[in-house]
Amino acid sequence: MSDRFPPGFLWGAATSAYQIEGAVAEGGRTPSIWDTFSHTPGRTDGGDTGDVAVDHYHRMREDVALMADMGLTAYRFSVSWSRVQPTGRGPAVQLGLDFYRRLVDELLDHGIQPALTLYHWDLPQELEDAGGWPARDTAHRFAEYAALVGGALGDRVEHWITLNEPWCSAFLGYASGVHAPGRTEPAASLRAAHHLNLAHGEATSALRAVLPARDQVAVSLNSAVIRPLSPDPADLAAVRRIDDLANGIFHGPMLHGAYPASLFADTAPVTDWSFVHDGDLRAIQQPLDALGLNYYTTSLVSAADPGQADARADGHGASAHSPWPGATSVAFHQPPGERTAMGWTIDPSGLYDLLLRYTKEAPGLPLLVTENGAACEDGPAPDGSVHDPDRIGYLHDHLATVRRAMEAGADVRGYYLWSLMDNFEWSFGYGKRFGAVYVDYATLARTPKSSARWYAELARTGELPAVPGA
Ligand code: PNW
Repeated sequence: MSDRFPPGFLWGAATSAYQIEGAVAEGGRTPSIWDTFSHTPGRTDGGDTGDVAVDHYHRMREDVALMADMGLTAYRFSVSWSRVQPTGRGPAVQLGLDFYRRLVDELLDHGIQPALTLYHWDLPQELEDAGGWPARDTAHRFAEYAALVGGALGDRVEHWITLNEPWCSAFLGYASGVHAPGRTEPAASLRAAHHLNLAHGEATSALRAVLPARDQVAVSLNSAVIRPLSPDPADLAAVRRIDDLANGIFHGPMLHGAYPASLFADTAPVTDWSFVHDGDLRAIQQPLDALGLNYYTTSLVSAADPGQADARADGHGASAHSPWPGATSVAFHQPPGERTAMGWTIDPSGLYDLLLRYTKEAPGLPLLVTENGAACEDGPAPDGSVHDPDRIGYLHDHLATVRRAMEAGADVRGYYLWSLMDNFEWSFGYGKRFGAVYVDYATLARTPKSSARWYAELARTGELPAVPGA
């Protein structure tokens, strides 16, 4: 087996707007649901907010230089919707678009391909006030916004991603409430999921109408890899239920034009799905150029009595409310093995299973790993350098798995490390560090960690370097 990746394989890193930009009131930007949520007491660890984040808005050139030093050939970032369209409607604000145009030009000048995500969880607050994702109109607003950004940047951005992890938007945002907007309404969360699907489909059509033909449109799903606690049929049925709610609910309509029938049956006590209109499934199932998969860990489930099921054990943050509407008889267990600083079990084999699953699920569709990475307890040594051997080990083992999946037939075109640099880790605030570049939050100084140098070597040679000390 070869540890050499094919020429042209994209060596990327990823970030998202709210997690890095700061400058939340500059250039006409208005609050998004994450501004509101992070400023609500008790919602994030330590009351952390993205007000300053890592000040990428003002340090963009320095950050692109860091990417170039890391040998990146691609960079995945997201656009802040309320920076471009402050009310979520109407014409674009030039200042907002200009920031992204400058970023894209700077990337292209350094030979780095931009991959633009239109939505990474930061809905304009005005649209949440009008109902948010449970409201159908939000999908239409998103398609309009997509057309604005596509029209402005389609000439220089070839890689487009509509939504990042709609599962998190729908179920962490509207069911468990650990993400913005923090609502805990199971029926509304399923409506939200449908409207996110519709938003993806309508935005994809809107982008096709404005983008040059060579541009590629994809979506990034946090497709879960769910394993049964035992081969017992009841545990297998629990896997099926969670798989529908994590995966089938999104890839069903997007790839196959249908929701899984079992999903309707399971969630019948929660909602009647009358929000799915005639024609919606056709609108959602748009031909895509690639499928983005974000992977961190696996889940382990079993059947449980309704009273026993404990949604808090599923690693999605502390909430008394389950992010799995209708799945009252499923228990989550901590998979065995070593964990990252997030408490997520390290299991590269899950990435193999995921890539081969989607090779079958979407034959002929190129795959991208649009996020993969680990939170570690990083800190500077006395000489100021930052060593993160655990992250290097994690990246090495997951990339070796990607390579193995490719040899088994998965058509993987690129890999985006999460994340370029330490940043605002949502409800965990700045306490969890995912970056290949260390950020000192007192000074905002950036220091590439040893993983950044390791990754640069990989990007330069296309071959997996050894893990130091292994
Ligand atoms: C993803 N979960 O978030 C996001 O796309 C990133 O913005 C984030 O920083 C990164 O992964 C690390 O967390 C997730 O609870 C958040 O299953 C939560 C879950 C999955 C992904």
